[in-house]
Amino acid sequence: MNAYIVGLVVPLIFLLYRSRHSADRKRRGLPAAEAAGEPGLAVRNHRFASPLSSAWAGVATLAELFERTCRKHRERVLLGTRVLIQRDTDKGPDGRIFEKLELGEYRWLTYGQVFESVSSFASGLTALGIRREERVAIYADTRDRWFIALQACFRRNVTVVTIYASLGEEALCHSLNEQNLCQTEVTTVICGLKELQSLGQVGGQLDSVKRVICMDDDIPYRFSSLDAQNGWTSTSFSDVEKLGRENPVEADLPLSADVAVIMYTSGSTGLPKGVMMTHGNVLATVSAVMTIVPNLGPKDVYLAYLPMAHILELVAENLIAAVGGSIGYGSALTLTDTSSKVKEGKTGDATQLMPTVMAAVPAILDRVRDGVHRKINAKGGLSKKLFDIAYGRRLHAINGSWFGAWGLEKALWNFLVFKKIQAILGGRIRFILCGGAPLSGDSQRFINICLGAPIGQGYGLTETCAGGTFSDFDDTSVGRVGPPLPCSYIKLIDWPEGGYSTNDSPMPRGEIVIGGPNVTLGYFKNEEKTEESYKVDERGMRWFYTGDIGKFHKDGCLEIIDRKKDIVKLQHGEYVSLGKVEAALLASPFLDNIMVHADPFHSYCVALVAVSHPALEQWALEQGITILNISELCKKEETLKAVQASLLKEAKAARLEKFEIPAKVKLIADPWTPESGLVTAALKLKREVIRKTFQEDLSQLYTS
Ligand SMILES: *[C@@H]1O[C@H](CO)[C@@H](O)[C@H](O)[C@H]1NC(C)=O
Ligand SMILES: *[C@@H]1O[C@H](CO)[C@@H](O)[C@H](O)[C@H]1NC(C)=O
Ligand SMILES: *[C@@H]1O[C@H](CO)[C@@H](O)[C@H](O)[C@H]1NC(C)=O
Ligand SMILES: CC(=O)N[C@H]1CO[C@H](CO)[C@@H](O)[C@@H]1O
Repeated sequence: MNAYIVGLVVPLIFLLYRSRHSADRKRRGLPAAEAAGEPGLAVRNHRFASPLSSAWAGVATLAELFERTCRKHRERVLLGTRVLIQRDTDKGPDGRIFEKLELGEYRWLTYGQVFESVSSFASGLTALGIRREERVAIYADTRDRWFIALQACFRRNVTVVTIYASLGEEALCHSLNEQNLCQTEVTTVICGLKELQSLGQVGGQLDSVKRVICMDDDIPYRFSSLDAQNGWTSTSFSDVEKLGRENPVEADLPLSADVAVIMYTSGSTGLPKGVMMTHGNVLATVSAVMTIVPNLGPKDVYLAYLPMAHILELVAENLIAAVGGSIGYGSALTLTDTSSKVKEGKTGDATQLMPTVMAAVPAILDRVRDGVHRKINAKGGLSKKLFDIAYGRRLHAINGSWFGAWGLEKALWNFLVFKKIQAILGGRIRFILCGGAPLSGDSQRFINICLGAPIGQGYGLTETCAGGTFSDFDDTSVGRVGPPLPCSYIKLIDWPEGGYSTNDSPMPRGEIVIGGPNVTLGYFKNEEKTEESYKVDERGMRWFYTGDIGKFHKDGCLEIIDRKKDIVKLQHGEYVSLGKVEAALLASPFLDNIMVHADPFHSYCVALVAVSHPALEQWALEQGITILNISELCKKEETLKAVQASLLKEAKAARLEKFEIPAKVKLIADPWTPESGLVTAALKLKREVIRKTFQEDLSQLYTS
């Protein structure tokens, strides 16, 4: 215990000292007067001399970066995967099948071994006949072979097209038809066994695909018929490696301006669009994020579980590999000891790996927060009191009170209360990268306090290669996304229709426009959309028009306040910002998710609510209602009343206008998941899809 407290106090005192005495704190990125083509205020990070393109001298592509790090860290471990001990399937009460896994220790590959594997696989691709003009799609869950395949393609200057593995068959078919592998003329798909099965279902539509490489080595016999049916040949991953070992070829390295990845935006509105990212684009972002995370190095262990088809994950894994750290693979369903796929009493990925760095999307952090709250409330009594006191003290401390910031007190609370919470994620987390959507202030504070780890919140889009802004690790303010990344310029421009102007006081507001070496080339084979959103000014700088509305604080930090597309005008001319209303109402415990709908034909808005099962069950128990099942419960008048009352309360707390509060609400029992296609893999609402799926419910809401 002594060692534990000493171990905590020393770094804490250091951190406190640092945060109190760094003058930089107050000046994160002063607005620099940058002449910028058109009216607007361009801002960049004053801490860096010029926009950063690469943090490594002489390195201009991801392929060079990877080769360099492998030579330097040959003996260190890079990629780890857990051993599967046992797989059970259970039938739930409602007849659904649950898979439960028992996973063991991590098995590691060193940098040297991974490099060998990458080189062999790269040679194998050539031996199979893949040329650099061809495109390869990777369609699999995040795992070590995903990373290896990616690096191998980079070494052959082959462009990779990413596909979200979470897409179900229906969504896949939809997505393939629209994003169309044929559009990208993919000749080769690298996938897992599960994805091979989905691919088989829709294979008839994939004319361009000639080869499939399966990451799982034992392809069952029943899959062999797929080859003939679909006119492709399938090979296992290790056979390709073997082929490469027998027929080695020199690397065909790309240039900085060559396209590394075509990444499809998950398409929360409209059709998905393929964003072309060059090696230079991704490298600029990797370099920039490196300056944000303090002291990243070989000692860091990263837990990888977000989809690699998400730019945040792609950048994070390339970054960790570049600094000599280790990447342990997991999945969202086996993350913690209590995750749904982990067998009772067995360990989750975080417990086993004890990562120091993680990436997360806000929805996942919200879930961690809700889970902890539920547990503490269920325990009640002394535990809850102690937690409340500790939380209050820390909140005070973070807010600048000298006494609460005292290192020893923090250590004490950590020891008494927060250590148990930290253990959920392995107990060693020192930094969380968060992106994909704005994180609520409440969640950010909760994670800051309970995990004792700073959250680096990024704001950026696939189109800007996740570049944009990033909050400094010692910034404890909430709701802001930080100053521009060292690779980005940011400016605001007026949007009169929405009532936002750069002359607003006390802070300028407007549409966010991002420029710099990180801005991507545009959409693949979609000139029209590219011209709509990308502009080049007379100085040759590329700018991307995000459609998000932000405001700049005096210290140079950006805050996202709205979104252009999600603002709808009602019949009498009032504007409703759907995102703002949803964020406010999500505070209600009854909600798992919500979509507000508004249109110019009505004077009020309505909402579809995906209910929280635990909260609703708890409520029914308290009301003495015998629980039938959730969908029955959702149909009851009294349930609707209770949820509406709760929504009204949150709306009042957030001071929403009357017209912003949904006048009518429909409760939906089935959760909204990426598999159902209703939300993106980053758990953002797909408004069009939800609208279509619940069309009848919506029109009922307006007519009844
Ligand atoms: C709930 O009960 C209804 C009828 O009582 C039934 O039709 C429905 O399938 C049940 N739903 C689930 C998920 O068990
Ligand atoms: C990489 O491939 C692209 C086309 O696929 C080609 O235009 C480019 O010149 C190649 N780069 C190098 C360095 O050969
Ligand atoms: C934090 O400090 C600000 C002003 O310094 C105050 O308005 C706010 O209420 C404080 N919050 C808490 C939780 O103490
Ligand atoms: C694609 C793109 O915009 N590339 C630019 C990146 O930034 C450098 C200078 O910072 C420009 O020279 C590139 O044209």
